[in-house]
Amino acid sequence: MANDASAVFDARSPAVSDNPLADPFSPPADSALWRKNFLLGAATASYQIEGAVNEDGRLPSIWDTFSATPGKVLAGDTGAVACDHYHRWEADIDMLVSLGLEGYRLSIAWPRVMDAAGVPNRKGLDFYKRLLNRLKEKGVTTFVTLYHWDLPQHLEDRGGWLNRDTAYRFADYADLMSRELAGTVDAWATLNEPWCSAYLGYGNGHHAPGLADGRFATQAMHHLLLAHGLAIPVLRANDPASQKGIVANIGRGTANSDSAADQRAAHLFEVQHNAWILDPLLKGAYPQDLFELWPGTEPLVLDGDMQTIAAPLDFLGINYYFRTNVASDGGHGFREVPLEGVERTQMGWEVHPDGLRDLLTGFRRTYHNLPPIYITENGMASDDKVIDGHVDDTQRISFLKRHLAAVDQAIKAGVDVRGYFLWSLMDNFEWAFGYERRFGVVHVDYSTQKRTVKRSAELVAKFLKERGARV
Ligand code: IFM
Repeated sequence: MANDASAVFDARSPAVSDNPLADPFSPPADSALWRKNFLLGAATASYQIEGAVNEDGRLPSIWDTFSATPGKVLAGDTGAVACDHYHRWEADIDMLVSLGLEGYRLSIAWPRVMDAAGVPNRKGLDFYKRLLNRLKEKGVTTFVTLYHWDLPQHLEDRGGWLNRDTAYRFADYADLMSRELAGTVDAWATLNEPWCSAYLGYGNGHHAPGLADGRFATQAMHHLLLAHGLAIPVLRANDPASQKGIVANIGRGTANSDSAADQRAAHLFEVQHNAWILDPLLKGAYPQDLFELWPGTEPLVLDGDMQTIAAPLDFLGINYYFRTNVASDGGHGFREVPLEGVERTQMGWEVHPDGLRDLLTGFRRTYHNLPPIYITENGMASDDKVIDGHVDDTQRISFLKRHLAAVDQAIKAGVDVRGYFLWSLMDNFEWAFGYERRFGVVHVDYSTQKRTVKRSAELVAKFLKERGARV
């Protein structure tokens, strides 16, 4: 038990499940969470919350096209209205501030701010200016992601991330945004989860644009990372005071047995999920094991690309959700062997906080130039219901406590983690799963757009208030 994050935080005590409000977040006195400079915030993304897809000159994105294609998204849901945040942003910010959240991570919809010829769209830009100015007025630290998957459809029509030119168009977009928004952004993230864009979008087709070919996945990844590397110096030049980084989702893979083949399978799982992104960023090279797993998928890399991709970072954003147990597939790969009797979320994902700690401490050993880390997403989906005006999201409360404890353990082990963002501020459009899966700490009734603060958010607010009152 000594290595189990839950043992430190005692999050599975009966008091938590019996009455979550009676058991506020109370990390141990020596926990890094008490430090006032440990940033606690919440995150969202443009297509998942904004709606207003046809307003003020916004152009279609690949997710408009994909979600309008029958069979691609559960129940045929689309982001056309989502949380109607485009019209309700002021109230949503008031809600964030009233919860005492210190940081807000949002993303910009590229198709809202630029047309196909690269001409800025004033109305779209003004939306983000108003939003970011208000956040600044309220003292909220802002993390802005430039690309959270809503590629303009006109770029996909020219090959999307398979076309090297898209990386240069991204640098132009980063240039425009950092010139327009300089001074209102505390931290810029170029991309959110390039693994999902490349693998789910081009490798297995579960996400937009829905293409499925291993060679496409590695080439799309290369162009995504190149786009990131081209954008970093542009952001530095236009907005020197802000931090610049990227957000990667990471996955824990554990071996189903002690056999060498299963151990190798777990290693390959983590190569595919983590090293595929982190090695080029932090070592300037793709992991060769990746091409053992996917023979013949080496991307076309031009001279100088890897140096561009490995541009120094001010921070690395880490998104963590679950662990996958794997065995050898009998060849060069791995297959999932789901564990029985483990706790899972509405997504079917296994709750495994220790995986977050173990990955963070492992990265510290592997990457000597590991930049400061922000946990830019962590959270879970549950089938939350409003009953008598309240949402008792007991499992989420326990989940968050255990994962925050895991972060604290990683900090104690020497990893420089500076903050944590809940995914998500509010229930929203969960991509291929539509609106059924609820990740928010605030409930959204999509028929009325009424927001109801869940108990998890009340507890985080209570903790932040207590922390703020400490001398
Ligand atoms: O909703 C997504 C988010 O857009 C990216 N990271 C994972 C979340 C949950 O699936």
